[in-house]
Amino acid sequence: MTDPTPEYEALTNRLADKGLDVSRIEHELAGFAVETPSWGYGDSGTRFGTFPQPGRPRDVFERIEDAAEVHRLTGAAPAVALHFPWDEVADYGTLREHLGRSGLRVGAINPNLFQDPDYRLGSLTNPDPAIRAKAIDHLLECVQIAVALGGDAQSLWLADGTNYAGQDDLRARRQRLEDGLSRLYASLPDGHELLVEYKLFEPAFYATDIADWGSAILLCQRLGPRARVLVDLGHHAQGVNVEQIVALLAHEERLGGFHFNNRKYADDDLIVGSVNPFELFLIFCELVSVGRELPRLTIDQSHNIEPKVEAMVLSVVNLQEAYAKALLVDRSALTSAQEASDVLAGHEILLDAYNTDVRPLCAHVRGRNGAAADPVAELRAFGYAETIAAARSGTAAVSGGTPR
Ligand code: PSV
Ligand code: MN
Repeated sequence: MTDPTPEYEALTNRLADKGLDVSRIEHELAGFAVETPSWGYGDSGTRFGTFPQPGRPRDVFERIEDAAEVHRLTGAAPAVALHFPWDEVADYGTLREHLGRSGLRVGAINPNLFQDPDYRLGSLTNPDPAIRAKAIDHLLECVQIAVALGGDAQSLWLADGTNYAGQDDLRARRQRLEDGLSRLYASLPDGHELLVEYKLFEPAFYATDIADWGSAILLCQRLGPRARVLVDLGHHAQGVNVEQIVALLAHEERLGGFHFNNRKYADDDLIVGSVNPFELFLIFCELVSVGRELPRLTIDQSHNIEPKVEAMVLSVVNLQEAYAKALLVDRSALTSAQEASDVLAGHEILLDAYNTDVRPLCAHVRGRNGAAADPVAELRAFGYAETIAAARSGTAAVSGGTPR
């Protein structure tokens, strides 16, 4: 618990003078939680090269240690999303215990249907029934892994698609996809959900089988109420209004969650909020305006040149700040401005919240949560990067999947 700083006092006095309920805002902010991705801690790169970093985790257990450090510093990253077979182990009981000892829980389970050579022409949509059956088996295995780890969500991104017109029948592929996902959906235990992610292109260049939120929501509607769409901020064409997609999915009660990152050109995997923080703020404004519990929030970033733990800490901090700003929007004034058809008044209300420096508020809430007021500074001062660089030389203590 840290004493309130003068900056915090000045900010909260100003917010209270405006009529905002500061303790409610702090309460919401204190409960903010995001999953970090195990695959974001290991070596990763672009197709042009990978730059190994000193101290990189050698197995899933060390990836979880890094995730625990991010949570220790931010107080807002209590779960780790896992990716299989990258995070495969012989004994999931041991992995679950390790998560618990690290103060974490498992997040969404991400099946991997994009790396096995058999999937060259697709997984669930492959013309070959034997390959489709193999893909379904992997999905069912991932449901069992979720059960063993105490998780309750499958988060599926499918790389399937075609590179050339005429390569395959588009409607036949859709039918295969529906059939395969129905098998997965039918196997979900009560209370488990299925998140369906879409991506415009890459690795397929002509027609991706789940390319956009429309093709994803149609699938979800066929499957059932526990199938919802996952929005990855890197997976749209340039200029697409992502916050409107969020609003429409929420309206249909099919917004399952997010993969946060940022992009300038394509699926760049940059630190969330580093390129387009205003978009991030507007997305949180939509989430706050829905007035329900936040959906599943996950970071999906694989850093190549950035120090990985620091990049993850900064990402969580950027998310906290975007959420804090969205909580500052004077919603009744916004509604009045909109009802009065005042074109710019509503926009100015949003700008007022966005332009507020919420860092003292976030620092205070983190301190109250037992985390660091300034997580990046504490990470550097604490020397975590140096500690793991010294400790993690040599090969993996436990064999696990190696991220790309
Ligand atoms: C694909 O680009 C993606 O966004 C999917 O979520 C994958 O699971 C993840 O990146 C890791 O490759
Ligand atoms: Mn993603």
